[in-house]
Amino acid sequence: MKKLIIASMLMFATMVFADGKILTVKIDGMTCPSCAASVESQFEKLDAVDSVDISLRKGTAVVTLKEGKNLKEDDVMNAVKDAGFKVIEVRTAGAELASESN
Ligand SMILES: [Cu+2]
Repeated sequence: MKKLIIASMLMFATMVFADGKILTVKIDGMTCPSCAASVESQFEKLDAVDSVDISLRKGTAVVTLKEGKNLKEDDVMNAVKDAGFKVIEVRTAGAELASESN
């Protein structure tokens, strides 16, 4: 299982998320509203991010991108890392992961 996650992270290492997309970022280790607030503030620093909706219960950040702006997956990883947490998985709404289309 762990190997699969690492493999998929490598696969999408250079992935760029296009404008208007909604990303669901699964985050490890958020336990209280203060955790959520620090993740939220890191995402809000990013120019491409329109809004962030954190769910502590699900352990996710739902990130909506601005029109005409792109966000690199590395930026997502770094935002979560700077808040002191780890990304488990990033999904885009309405788009299946590339590995599933083969
Ligand atoms: Cu906390």
